[in-house]
Amino acid sequence: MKPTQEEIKNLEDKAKRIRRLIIQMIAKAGSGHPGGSLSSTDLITALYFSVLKHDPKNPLWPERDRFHMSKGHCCPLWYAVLAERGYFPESELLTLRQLGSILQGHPDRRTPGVESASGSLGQGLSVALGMSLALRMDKKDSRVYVLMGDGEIQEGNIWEAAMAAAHYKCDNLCAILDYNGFQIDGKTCSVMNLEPLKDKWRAFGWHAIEINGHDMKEILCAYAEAKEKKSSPTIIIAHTVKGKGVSFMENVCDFHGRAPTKEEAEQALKELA
Ligand SMILES: Cc1ncc(C[n+]2csc(CCOP(=O)(O)OP(=O)(O)O)c2C)c(N)n1
Repeated sequence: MKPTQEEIKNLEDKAKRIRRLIIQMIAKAGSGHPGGSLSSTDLITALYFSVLKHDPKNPLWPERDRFHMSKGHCCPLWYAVLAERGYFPESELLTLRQLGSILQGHPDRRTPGVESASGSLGQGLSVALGMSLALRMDKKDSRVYVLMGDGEIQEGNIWEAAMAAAHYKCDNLCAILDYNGFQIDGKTCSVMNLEPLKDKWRAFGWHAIEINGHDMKEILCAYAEAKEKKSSPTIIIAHTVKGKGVSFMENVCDFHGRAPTKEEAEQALKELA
């Protein structure tokens, strides 16, 4: 079904709110990864508010769809979305990275709604593939979604999982690639060029869709297309902007893993008002 204007507007508003929460959390913690959290915000907001089959009151509902954040350093985004969906109170967000908090600097299973730890890059597609095969063995019609970074997919393990997922025709598996063009040390194309990326995934047997990862309509249509695809896994290659929504963070490598100062946070929140 085509997304309505109202649905798109609601998701855009929600995404803006999530971006504000990300800035507030990381500023309060004094450390964290704003760049890649902000670039993935529209993709993961759409997923949790319009696509995923889940129940925040019953996080381990057996029929749920699964989500795994392979680029675990972007967990401020995940935590903000989970709080907004009611998995835990929003007040918890300001405890990010504190000792004893349910919200650690990388995801682990103490957080309601997080069922798989991550942070060591390159492993997430294999984790998602395991979930996908297990669901099939259990005859469940649940789906599995996994978010990866473009720097992350330079890891060899990703391509081993890619080959296996296509071999086993895992059509319940949807990978989301946040193609923001940057990794820790600079531009992805200078560190280790990925292109021609769509051709590579196709050659590995995947259904590949390329979209603007900040356009809600394109995002929703891509998720719908992935769901329809039979006999092969799908990857959504989403072109995004690192630090999206905050002018002085956009495409600035420094904000990969640096918290905004108090003044920078105030400026960012103004821009996201
Ligand atoms: C195996 C491994 N090596 C190195 C790191 C350190 N690290 C954290 S984030 C990052 C860059 C990731 O870039 P990308 O996947 O493009 O993420 P994004 O730009 O979306 O934040 C690196 C190298 C890590 N977490 N795991």
